[in-house]
Amino acid sequence: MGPRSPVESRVSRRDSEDVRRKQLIDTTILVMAQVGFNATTLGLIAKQAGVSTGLVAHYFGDKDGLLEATLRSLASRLSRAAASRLRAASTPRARLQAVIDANLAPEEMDQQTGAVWLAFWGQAIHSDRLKRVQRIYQLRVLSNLRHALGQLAPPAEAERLAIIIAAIIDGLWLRTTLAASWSPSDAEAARRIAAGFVDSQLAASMEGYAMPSSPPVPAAPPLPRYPSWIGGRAAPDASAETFVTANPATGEAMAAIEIAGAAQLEAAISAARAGQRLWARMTGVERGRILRRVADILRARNDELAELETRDTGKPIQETRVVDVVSGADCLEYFAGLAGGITGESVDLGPSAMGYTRREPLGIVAGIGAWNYPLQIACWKSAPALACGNAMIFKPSELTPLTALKLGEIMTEAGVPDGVFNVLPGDGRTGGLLTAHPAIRKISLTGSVPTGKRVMAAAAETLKQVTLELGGKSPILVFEDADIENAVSGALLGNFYSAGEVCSNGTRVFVHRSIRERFLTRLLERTRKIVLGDPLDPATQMGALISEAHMEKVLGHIARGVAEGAKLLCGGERVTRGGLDRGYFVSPAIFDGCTDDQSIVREEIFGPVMAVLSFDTEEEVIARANATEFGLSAGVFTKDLARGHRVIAQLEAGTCWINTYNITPIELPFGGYKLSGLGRENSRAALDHYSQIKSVYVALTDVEAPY
Ligand code: TXE
Repeated sequence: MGPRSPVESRVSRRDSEDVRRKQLIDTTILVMAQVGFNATTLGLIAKQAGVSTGLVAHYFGDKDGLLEATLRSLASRLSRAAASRLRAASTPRARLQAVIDANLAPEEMDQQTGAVWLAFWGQAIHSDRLKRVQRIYQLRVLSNLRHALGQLAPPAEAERLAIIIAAIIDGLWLRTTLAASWSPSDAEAARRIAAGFVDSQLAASMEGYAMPSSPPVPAAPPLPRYPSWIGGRAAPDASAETFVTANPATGEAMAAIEIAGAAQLEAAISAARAGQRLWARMTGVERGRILRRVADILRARNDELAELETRDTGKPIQETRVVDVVSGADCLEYFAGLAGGITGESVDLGPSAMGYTRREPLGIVAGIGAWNYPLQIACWKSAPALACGNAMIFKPSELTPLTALKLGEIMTEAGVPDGVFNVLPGDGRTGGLLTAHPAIRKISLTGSVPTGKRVMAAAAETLKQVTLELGGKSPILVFEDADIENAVSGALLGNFYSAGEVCSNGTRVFVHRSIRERFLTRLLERTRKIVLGDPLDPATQMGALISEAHMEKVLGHIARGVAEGAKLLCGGERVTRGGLDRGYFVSPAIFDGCTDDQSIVREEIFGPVMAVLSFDTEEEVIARANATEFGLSAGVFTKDLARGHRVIAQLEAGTCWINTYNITPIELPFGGYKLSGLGRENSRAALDHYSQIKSVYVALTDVEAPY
């Protein structure tokens, strides 16, 4: 996966659109509180906001769209408030209180907000779209309660209490909001009643149970357990085997994940079948509208998802905040826009007939993800798949399953019909089940070359289509006329971003002999300044590698490089200072004096290891750059653009850059030549991989038959 998208230039435009959307939503809340649900019209809102009705329609479609967006905005504000209170709470009881306090906060009950919430809840009875938002909101409250209670009471009791406490919160909120004269102290009273009720219930439910008593026994709290996401909801399976996902920066276990087996797959297939029928019957524009909402929610929850991604992958928050979620949202937005334009063509067959083609979905497709860009990969695969009208079953990597599960919730929240996007966590066994299943018509994998070969061979049994995004050992060519500072920037980005765990990285840096010294001097100066540390610290530029096993593999490659005679100029060591000893940190390594036959120059390392090589002529460097079984990417640095194009045209790589490296806008196809893969992700090209063409011949005259 490519690490960066050219986001900066779009940020200001998007910011101003977001501000306008928010203004219109705020106005809707105001108008609804004043005149009620039925009397609220687009015209009234436009008038109040001082804009044209057309502009309101441009942003929200119709009244339903506007109301849904308003309800979502209220619900996500509440969720954010709950999440921030939960983060501040240090004990399970405090977490329970955080949920209560967020839901019964004065700002959720004042007359204006209360009236709007009431109007929505009343209207949800008549509207599937509003009902769906309501359901997601309720599930979120329940899940927060369940999580806190899981550490205070046995599982069955925790479940029972969660349902009761949720009902009490709803009841208290309703009673307080409906009170004839409301004051902020009513909210305070409601919270006191809820807290007293919770304490009495907890005391009763713990009678007879051996829960920790004072002084508290320091026991590790049970890990949250995440099941598959099937048919628009969590699908727990008490008998499922689980694996633990851990934070690579601290070694801390984060969650137990249920491994999806054959039964979950069958459930996902039947949910996908039903969902896909509905989904494919919608127009592309309707599908696009829903996918656009997925993008909006991803953006609204950027920081929270970025933090989760950082904890699960060890990548610095500095990266995940501006790349991982943004790139996923960009992709959804892009394919949302294309969805309405997916058409066939009409073909002139002379006066006696006409022909036309239809571009139809494949049906159920599967995605299998790698661990380096978990959310981005899930979006890159599902956005084009869903735009074309398919249902997707996605299996995240067993090392980083958390954000794909979140994406499942977000898809449902955005209105993607149940069953259209399912997440089945698991390891290679779950991947194998997906690859073998006859109802799945296509498989798209991001992973290693050996897994790619296995997936393709297994897919042959059921003649599935395959898209493979595999590894690489890509070259960066720095010619004598290159801007040295830019070339060094490209080499740094192409080797050390995400601690080098990027498939398109340019790990063979060929530098023209005449500028080698200057290049190396700047490269070393800048590499030594890279800040390695706690990935959650915004100042950190390089985080942890994904796992201990992977760190050992990377360190093994470095040791072999030294043994084979390459000169290690800096880094290449495990870093344990300042509390990093519990994680898997390796300092950025630069090898000089490399030769083409060394293992560090031939094999994909997938860590922060750069090999610098020297060259003399253009012809020579092209031949050496191409002398690899991989062909994912390549970069050329030169001020002579004629040379730039000439050289790029001769490089055997699918994704290339001139005078930069590793920028992967959604609008450009991404994928590899040779062993680096098959098919393309992103751009219009991805639509070809998730659709099939039906040809229709229409006779306009009688049938001529010689019989
Ligand atoms: O990949 P795997 P891993 C490269 C990189 C890295 C190596 C290993 O070189 O060191 O791959 O990473 C699923 N049928 N890349 O271990 O093993 C598996 O569960 C179906 C490059 O993650 O290929 C996971 O979800 N599925 C890459 C996914 O395949 C199977 C980014 C990838 O696992 C399966 C990451 C099977 N038989 C690593 N076996 C890139 N191109 O960006 C495993 N899986």
